[in-house]
Amino acid sequence: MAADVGLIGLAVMGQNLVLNLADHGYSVAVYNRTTSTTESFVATTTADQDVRATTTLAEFVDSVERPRRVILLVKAGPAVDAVIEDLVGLLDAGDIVIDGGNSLYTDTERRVEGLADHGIRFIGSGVSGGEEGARHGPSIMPGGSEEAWPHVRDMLQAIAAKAGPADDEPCCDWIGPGGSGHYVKMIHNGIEYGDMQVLAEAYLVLTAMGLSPAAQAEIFAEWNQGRLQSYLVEITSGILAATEDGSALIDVILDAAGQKGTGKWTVISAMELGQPMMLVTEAVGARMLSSFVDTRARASALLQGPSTALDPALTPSDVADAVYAAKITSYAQGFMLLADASNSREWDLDLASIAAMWRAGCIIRAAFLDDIAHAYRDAPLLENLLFDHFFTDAINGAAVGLRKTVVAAAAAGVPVPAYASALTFYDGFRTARGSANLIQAQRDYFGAHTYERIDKPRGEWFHTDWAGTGGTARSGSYSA
Ligand code: NBP
Repeated sequence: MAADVGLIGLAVMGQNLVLNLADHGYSVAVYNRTTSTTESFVATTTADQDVRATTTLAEFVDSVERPRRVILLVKAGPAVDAVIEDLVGLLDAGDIVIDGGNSLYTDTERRVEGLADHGIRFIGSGVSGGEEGARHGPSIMPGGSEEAWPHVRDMLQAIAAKAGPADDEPCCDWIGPGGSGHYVKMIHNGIEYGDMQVLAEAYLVLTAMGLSPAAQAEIFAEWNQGRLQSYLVEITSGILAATEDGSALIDVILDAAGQKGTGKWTVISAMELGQPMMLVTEAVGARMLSSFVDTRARASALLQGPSTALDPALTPSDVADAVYAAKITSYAQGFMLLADASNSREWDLDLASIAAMWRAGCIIRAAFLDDIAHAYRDAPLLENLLFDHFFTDAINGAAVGLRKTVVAAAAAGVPVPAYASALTFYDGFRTARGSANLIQAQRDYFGAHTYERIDKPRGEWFHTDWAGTGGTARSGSYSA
């Protein structure tokens, strides 16, 4: 009998997803470009796991029940196109291909359209949670060819993480058309960059307070019992508690962070749409700055900071507020971006459902995603997360500690770009009249870009001959 599903790409994600599928009673035909990997993997499976090795793509395709469901978990980028190119002549119209890798959403858009020309239904699906998630239940974000969804829904929801009061709500639902599934995964990853930076800054500030990694491990463990409960806070506590030869392991790890690009893609998309994804932008920048290890060492000997120690009045509870307020700000920005992408691409994203899908199985899983899901369930067209009464109260309360932390850190020369960015966004967002009047006047001065006036209706544009030397031409009426 043919296998229920096929999976190509047996690196860490592929192998674990196969075992997850097998545990849920699905028979899986597997293929990997390097055959020895297929053989050694299948040799590790048990008799009750129906995993079938294939050594050629033709054999693989023949082994899967029709309409075929084929999951790809190969390296994102050209490898996905290479596999699709080899597969397309072997598949039949109606077959379904699911790319579960971290593909760029614009590549997914192209693949959905390209494969539709062959009658093949393509789903681009973010899969989050790393190795552990793939094995025991990831958050799965599928989007693309919607006619394929009824054929894969039960399977994907069976292997997904479960959340909710009864732990029975799958962290997997249909996201939308085109590249929307991979887009939502990309935003998840961008937010993940932000969350990690926010926690790294807490570590730096707590260290400046004189707290040892072991003491901080306890603080993070305590934070994990309350409103900051999250996977990343939990593992940070474990990381800070880890020792090697009796000393904290964190102290010997080089402070240079790597990245694979999904944070950068998020920032690029935010820039393209004109959305202020400021905290994630800082988080990506902070990783970039961290990579200049030798240059920073030279700069540390040349460039002076304040000699003041961190204000002793700052407490770990203030830092907890800073973490919470910065996270709320970052998610508010992330959901602004999602809402805009949804409108401009006509994806009709369900923001409550997306928040709910991130409650378990993925790296950013956290108690407060429940609060975000509630906010968008109560008001699907909520203009901004900070306008939801729960989050208005939450940020009004936590912004006090955030401000205290930023002031103390700045005075002591401790870099906290994510906190400073969160506070700047918060203050900018709540400032009804800011300073852009001057920017617009400058633009009009040097480029006749015109301005609107507060004493005239919006949409009426004025130009002033500021230096008395210009004419009446406006930017729209001349070519520079
Ligand atoms: P990798 O991203 O390291 O990819 C390795 C797999 O791609 C191997 O099976 C390899 O086959 C195959 N492959 C390559 Br490379 N080029 C190929 C080609 N031209 N034709 C066919 N196969 C090719 O594996 P991974 O870490 O398991 O990740 C898989 C996907 O899931 C990626 O998109 C990744 O970004 C995403 N993801 C990973 C994680 C994680 O924690 N690792 C988490 C979430 C998402 P070979 O054995 O013959 O070299």
